[in-house]
Amino acid sequence: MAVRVGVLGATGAVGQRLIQLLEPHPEFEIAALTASESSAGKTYREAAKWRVDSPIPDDIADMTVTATDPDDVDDDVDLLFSSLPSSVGAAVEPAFCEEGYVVSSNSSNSRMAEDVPLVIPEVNADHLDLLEVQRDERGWDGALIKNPNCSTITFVPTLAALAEFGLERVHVATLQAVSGAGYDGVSSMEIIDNAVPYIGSEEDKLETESRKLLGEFDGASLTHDSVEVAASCNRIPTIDGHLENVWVEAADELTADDAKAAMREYPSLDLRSSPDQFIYVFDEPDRPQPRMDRTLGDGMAIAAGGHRASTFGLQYNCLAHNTIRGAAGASVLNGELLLENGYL
Ligand code: 2RA
Repeated sequence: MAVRVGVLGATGAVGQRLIQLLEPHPEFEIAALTASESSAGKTYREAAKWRVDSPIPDDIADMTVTATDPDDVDDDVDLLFSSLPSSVGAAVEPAFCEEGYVVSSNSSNSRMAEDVPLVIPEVNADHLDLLEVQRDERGWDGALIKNPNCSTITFVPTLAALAEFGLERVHVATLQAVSGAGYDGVSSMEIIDNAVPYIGSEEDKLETESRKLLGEFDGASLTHDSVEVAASCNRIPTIDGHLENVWVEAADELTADDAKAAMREYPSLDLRSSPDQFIYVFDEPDRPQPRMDRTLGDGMAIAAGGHRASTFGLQYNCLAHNTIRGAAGASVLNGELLLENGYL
């Protein structure tokens, strides 16, 4: 019996990607779509400017969109995937949890709340048990789990693979695709032939979310990891795919071969063995373009490669599809984790 799910914020860039990933999913059945008040009552086809790289599924196109309000969503929906603007999520996600809904959210609000599990399943699935603390403290019948920022998801699994070497300091520079800014964000035309330094909302997320994800949960509270992380984030003129350059300093000796061996074994990482193979597709000799390499499968793998010793420890690169593996896929993976652990 498929779990009945809803998508909060269904017309946005990530909401559309959620629908694309959930519609064929064998364990989830889309039963509710919400958007702003102005879209309530319309069919999804009328409400959404569909821009994902596959047609709207017919059964979705004719669904009636409701307002993002617990009173308007069928109470037989078991799990809600939320990709609301953080200001909206901060207001309505707790209301849904109080009403008994379980929410797997990509929205940035509450990611750092001490009783909200921030989870990448292959990194810290054990943090899910924070939900018991959450229920005790908030008295919710429902539950709230968060996935991290898509640029955080791109590099933290590679750090988790190297944790055995005793991570001390990490520097990360990102080259982030335009789709990360959402359909109403940076316009592709504004950024063509440009690179925009300092995205502003990103740097702090990479520096703080990574330490929570790598932290230790003792069954009652979570201690964030002590690793020092410094991030610099840039927007570049690609449509999809966040590419990140990482420098890691560890307590123990960490060679490029050590890192390759560790990453080769780590779930979700797709190791690219040498810099020149690392997913650069040179469309024009003077304009290197990082592209999502579709051989990574359905975009859920995280590519890692180009490992080399540098003045600042070990340097390597990683790349993830920011809405498939990042925002939307990350929420779906957390929905699967909730299902596996009896929360649905
Ligand atoms: C960005 N990581 O790329 C963000 C997506 N919310 O702008």
